[in-house]
Amino acid sequence: MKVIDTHTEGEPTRVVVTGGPDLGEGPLSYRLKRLQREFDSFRQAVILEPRGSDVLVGALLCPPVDKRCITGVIFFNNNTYLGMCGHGALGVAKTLQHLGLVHNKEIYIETPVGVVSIVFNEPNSATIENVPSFLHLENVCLDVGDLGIISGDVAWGGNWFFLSNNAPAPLILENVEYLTEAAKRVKLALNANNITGVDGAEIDHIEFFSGPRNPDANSKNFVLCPGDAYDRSPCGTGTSAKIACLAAKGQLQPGEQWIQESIIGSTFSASYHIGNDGQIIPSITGRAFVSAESTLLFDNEDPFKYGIQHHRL
Ligand code: PYC
Repeated sequence: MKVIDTHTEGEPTRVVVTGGPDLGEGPLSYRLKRLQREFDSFRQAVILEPRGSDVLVGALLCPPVDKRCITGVIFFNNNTYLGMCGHGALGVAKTLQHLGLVHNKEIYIETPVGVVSIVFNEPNSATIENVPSFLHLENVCLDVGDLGIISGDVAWGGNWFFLSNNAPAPLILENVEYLTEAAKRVKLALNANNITGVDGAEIDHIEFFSGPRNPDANSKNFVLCPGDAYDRSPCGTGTSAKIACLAAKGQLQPGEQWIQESIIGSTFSASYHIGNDGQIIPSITGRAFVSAESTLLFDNEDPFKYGIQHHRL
């Protein structure tokens, strides 16, 4: 199986270029379910140790339905499948460019939750125009035991997010374990209180915000992904959800720039425009770099052929 690894502002993506399962035809959302149901061992083998790590996000390229698109993409991680992935879309774009498959300044990719456009800027920088994003629930208050009352918004940015305006500890790398445990408890509190996205969708990403360290940034975040790894980048779908909240509250105007800093100090530059149907369409700019071109090998004698599965929440 041929893969190309990139990282986008510190967060890795592994694109499966050849050797992935054939999911047949039909909408990408249908093919995602098929991947989940019939080929979950593929996800585990690509992402989990000893070949991968909990931080990796995988991207399976597959034929698109929408003919404007250069490829379809299904994203997955150490625990589950993702509707969209902002850093991952930038990683896919860099990979396609590295393979010599990009002949236009703008390309489209199809994800299970919609079509995303990508414009190439400088050699390692690109801008994605994400799927329409929106604020779903405003100022939800959660009693999180000794963490106290945590309040925040629920928003869609291609995945479901709880965005807490307050962080339970300073957003610095030394506090990552504490922040991870706190975010897991926020997620449990959301579940216990039946707080969901649209149609009962699980809110599987938790974001804490604080003031930035970088003087050029507007805000700093810590994002816990399903599977309990934190995003090293500012999270493309998480930043889209943040933009949707700011826009809905009149705190960010169309075209105005928002610089989101990550827990490791990398940044995404974001803005939005209003779509034809009045939706908020976020754009996210970030840098991605190729870090490896590899062939993954699978030995039937290997007891960990499909990776090592850790227990997850
Ligand atoms: O950039 O959207 C993102 C993302 C989701 C999970 C990890 N990264």
